[in-house]
Amino acid sequence: MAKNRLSTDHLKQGILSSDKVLLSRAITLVESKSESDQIQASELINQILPFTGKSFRLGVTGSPGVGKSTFINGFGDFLLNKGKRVAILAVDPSSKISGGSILGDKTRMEKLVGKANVFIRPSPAGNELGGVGHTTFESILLCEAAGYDFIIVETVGVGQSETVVKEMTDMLLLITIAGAGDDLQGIKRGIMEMVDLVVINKIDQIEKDVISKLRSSLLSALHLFPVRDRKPDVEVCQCSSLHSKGFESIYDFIVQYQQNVIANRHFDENRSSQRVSWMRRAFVNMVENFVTKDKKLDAELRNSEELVRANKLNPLEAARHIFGLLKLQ
Ligand SMILES: Nc1nc2c(ncn2[C@@H]2O[C@H](COP(=O)(O)OP(=O)(O)OP(=O)(O)O)[C@@H](O)[C@H]2O)c(=O)[nH]1
Ligand SMILES: [Mg+2]
Repeated sequence: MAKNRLSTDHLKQGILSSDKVLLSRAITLVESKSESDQIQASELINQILPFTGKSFRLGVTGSPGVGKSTFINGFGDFLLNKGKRVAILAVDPSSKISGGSILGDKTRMEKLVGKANVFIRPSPAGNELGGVGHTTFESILLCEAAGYDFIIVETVGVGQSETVVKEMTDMLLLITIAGAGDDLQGIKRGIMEMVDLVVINKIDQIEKDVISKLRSSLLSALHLFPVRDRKPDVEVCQCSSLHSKGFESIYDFIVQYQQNVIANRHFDENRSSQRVSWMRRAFVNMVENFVTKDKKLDAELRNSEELVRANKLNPLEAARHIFGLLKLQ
């Protein structure tokens, strides 16, 4: 990135005028691990912050293969037809391994690719140390400054990625399907507690009575959790992403949800929490970067990793050891 560096002002003006190439460059800048890029990235974020905050941030999660990308493709197109501008950020944990998934997503998003009011950005899900999509929030802000109304963040249903996406978005949508083991047992309790809307997808493949049974069991499972403070009641919708059926009621729910949370101030409180989580993530990131950039600390860390892997060192002790070295700095 250091070569051909664009000035912060150039990037800022490009973002504010919705130039997709410059928006992409800015996202690459915030994702960069180089110290000088990171300094410029915070300068840029600082300058575009006054232009952020106006979008609706929607997280989409669900087990692999339930149709998240297909849903986003179809629903994104639906939003475009409503005159919205849509940005899609895919947190893509498999890109590091296969490199194939981004390509896969691009083909799943065929309705959107190349359209004027859409921006699609698959991003790598962090490195060995980094958390999932640790700069996704910065990317959300950049997209907002570029004037996108809906920012959709796709994640996968594993590990902590939902928690991170929940911390960055105004609403978390869980996609599920009937059968294929992805029924109630397949959905972790923690996720059920977090979601604001569940969508049963691929209804073109399922018998009507199976759908309604799944819907009632999902509803009763969701209602097991205490009524969430001032949040609208969670709903279960259904759609066929492949055939673009069922989007209207999903959209209606989202609009209603948005109106309710804005009216009862939950929306603003959630945005405040998003800022605090952002600060904490950024801080943890900085510590991790600091360790990996310091040759001695990094070597100690890798050495400890090997010992832990071979079960020769207790992980907690190893962590304490590295932390101790950090305190000596
Ligand atoms: N019949 C039918 N197939 C669907 C529907 N939605 C998605 N699919 C298919 O399901 C498969 C997986 O879809 P994806 O959109 O890639 O699923 P994903 O959840 O994004 O998958 P990962 O990103 O790998 O976790 C593809 O073959 C889709 O064509 C639907 O509504 N009906
Ligand atoms: Mg996908």
